[in-house]
Amino acid sequence: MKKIVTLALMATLPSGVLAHSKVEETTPADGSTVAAVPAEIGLNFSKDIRLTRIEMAHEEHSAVRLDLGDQTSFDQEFTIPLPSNGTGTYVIEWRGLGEDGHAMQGEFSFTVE
Ligand SMILES: [Cu+2]
Repeated sequence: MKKIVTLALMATLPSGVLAHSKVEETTPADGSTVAAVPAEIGLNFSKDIRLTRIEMAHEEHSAVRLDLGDQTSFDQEFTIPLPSNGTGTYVIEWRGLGEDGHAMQGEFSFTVE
């Protein structure tokens, strides 16, 4: 019985997962609706990460790569200028490297009414 409990605990805690940075907050928030196209987007991570690529997809337009500027070193907070495509849903996809060298990626979306 004890062995079964231990195995169940191990299954819910994949090794290494606690060491990884994750997104704490985005601006605009994931899934939110805003009244105007924001001039820039924000990404806030729990630990340092080095962003390598950010892409913006908007409705039927094909995804475009956003300019990271000089934000190419390890940091927790990033602010990236956002080109305006008017109203509609924007999907932001990011890629980066954790401090342990592991590739990370994620996405968030928001809608401009
Ligand atoms: Cu890792």
